[in-house]
Amino acid sequence: MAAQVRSRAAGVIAGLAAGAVVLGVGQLVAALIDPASAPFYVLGATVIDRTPQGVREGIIGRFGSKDKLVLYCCLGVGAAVLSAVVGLVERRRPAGSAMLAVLGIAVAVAALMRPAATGWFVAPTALGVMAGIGTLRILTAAAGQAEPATAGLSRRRFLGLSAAAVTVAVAATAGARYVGKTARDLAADRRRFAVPSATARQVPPGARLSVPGITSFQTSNDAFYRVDTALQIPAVTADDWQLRIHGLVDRELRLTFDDLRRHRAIARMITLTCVSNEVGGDLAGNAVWTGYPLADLLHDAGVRPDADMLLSRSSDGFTAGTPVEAVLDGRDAMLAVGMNGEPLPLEHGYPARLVVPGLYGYVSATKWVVDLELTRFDRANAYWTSRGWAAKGPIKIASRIDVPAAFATVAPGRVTVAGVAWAQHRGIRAVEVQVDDEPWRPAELAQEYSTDTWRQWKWSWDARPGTHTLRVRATDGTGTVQTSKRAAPFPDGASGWASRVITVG
Ligand SMILES: Nc1nc2c(c(=O)[nH]1)N[C@H]1C(S)=C(S)[C@@H](COP(=O)(O)O)O[C@H]1N2
Ligand SMILES: [Mo]
Repeated sequence: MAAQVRSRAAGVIAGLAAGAVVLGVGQLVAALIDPASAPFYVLGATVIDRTPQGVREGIIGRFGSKDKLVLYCCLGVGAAVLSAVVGLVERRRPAGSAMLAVLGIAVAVAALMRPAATGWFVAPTALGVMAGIGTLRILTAAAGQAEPATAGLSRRRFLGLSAAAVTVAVAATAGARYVGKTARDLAADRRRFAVPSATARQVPPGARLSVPGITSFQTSNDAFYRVDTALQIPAVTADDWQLRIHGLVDRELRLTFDDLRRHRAIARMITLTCVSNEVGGDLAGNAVWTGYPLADLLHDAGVRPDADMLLSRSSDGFTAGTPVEAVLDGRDAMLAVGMNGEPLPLEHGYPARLVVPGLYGYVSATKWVVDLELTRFDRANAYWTSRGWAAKGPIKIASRIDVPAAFATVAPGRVTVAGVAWAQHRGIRAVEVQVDDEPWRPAELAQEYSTDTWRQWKWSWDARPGTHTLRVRATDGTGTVQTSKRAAPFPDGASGWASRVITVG
C-alpha cells in the first residue's frame, strides 16, 4: 500500500490522530489494569525519574507545585510533534508505522520498569500502538485517494475519518475515568475514613499576629503546598492498605488499620518544608497531623542496634531514608492519617504518610506509605539520594518577608514589615530586620507554639522616602544565626537572607 501522499497537512493530521488514538486507547486499557500502566503516565513518570538534576531544580524552583502541569504540557507538545513526524514519514512508505512500533516497544519496556509493574503493564501500550498503527494506515490510504485531484468527496472522507479517530481517542480517555478503581471510589473511601480521636494543643492567641497579608499560622489543606513525583495519585483504599515493617528488626510486622486502632494516637502541629524551597519561597506549610508515633510501631517490631536508616516506601515506589535516631529520639515522628482534622487529602498521602519534625520532606515525609524497612545508610539509597541529593536533610534556618509585597510602593511613615521564620525542632529564638546598610533591628516574635512549628514575626519600620532594601534573618533555638551565604536548594537546601525592594513615596 504505497500511499504516495503529497500533502503535508494530511500527513500531520493523520499522525496527530494516530497519536491521540495510541494515548486514548492506552488510557482506557490501563484503567482496567493499573492507571500507572498508561503509556502517557509511563512516559511522564520515566521522564520525572530521569530528568537531569539541574533541569528539575529549574522547574521546581520556577513553577513550584505547578511542576506537573509544566511536565504534562511539555509531554503533550513532545507527543504531538512525534505524532506529526510519524504521519509525515508514513506518507510514502510505512516507515511511520515502524516508528510507532519502535516507540511503542520503548514505552512498553519503560512500563515494565515501573514500580509494582506486572507483565500486564505492556498491554495498554501494545493495544494503543496497534490501534494507532491501524488508524495511521487507514488515514494515509484515505489521504492517498484524495490526491492529486483533491476531489472534494475523498477529502471530506479523509477529514471525516480523522475526526472519527480523534473522537474515539477522546471518548477512550474520558471512558477511562469510569472503569476500574476510579478517583471517585477513592474519594468515597476517604470520606468514610475515621481519623482517630486525638486533639492537638490549642494555639494560644499570642501565636498569631494580626497583620494583613502575613502567612496564616495554620495552613488549610487546600492551601498546603504539594510536591511529589506522582503523576497520578496512587490509589490505595483503607481496606487494601497494609504497612509492612521489616529489615533489621526482631519481628517482621504487617499492620492494617484495625491493628493501628489499638495503638495510642497523637495530634501534633508540625511545619513541613521542601528541600527545593528557594530563599523567600513558599514550599512550607503548617498543619495539625493526627497519627501514630512511629517509635511505638518500631518498638513492637524491635529495631536491631545496627539499623541507622528507616527506608520508607510509597505504593508508587518513592523512597525516603530517615535517620533512625531522628525517629526514636523523642520527637513526634509519626505515621500520619489525619491532616487538620480530616483524613489525609488524596494528594497529601491518603490513607497514610510519614511526618518527622525537623527534616525536609524528601528524607522523611513519604506519602501513600506502605513499607518501612530498617536498614543502613551504607547499604541503601533513597529516591532523591540516588539522584545526588544529600542523604540526610535537616531543615536549615529560614525566614521570609510576607509584607509589604515585593516591589510594593508604600507611604512614608510607620510601615509594618512581617513574615514567618522556621527552624523545625530547634525553634526560632530571634528574627532581625535590616534596612539597606543600617544595623539589624530585632523584630517582635509571636508566641512560640512549639519548636516544630514556624513563628510569625513583625517589625515597625519608620519608612523614609526613597527605594529601600529590606532583609531578614533568624536565629534558631540553639543560638545559630541564619547564614548570609547563598546556596541553591541542591543538594541539601537553600540558604541566604531573603530580601525585598520597597519604594517609599
Ligand atoms: N510518595 C511520595 N511521598 C513524598 C514525595 C514523593 O515524591 N512521593 N515527596 C516528598 C517531598 S520532596 C516533600 S517536600 C513532601 C511534600 O509533602 P506535601 O505534598 O504533603 O506537602 O512529601 C514527600 N513525600
Ligand atoms: Mo521536597
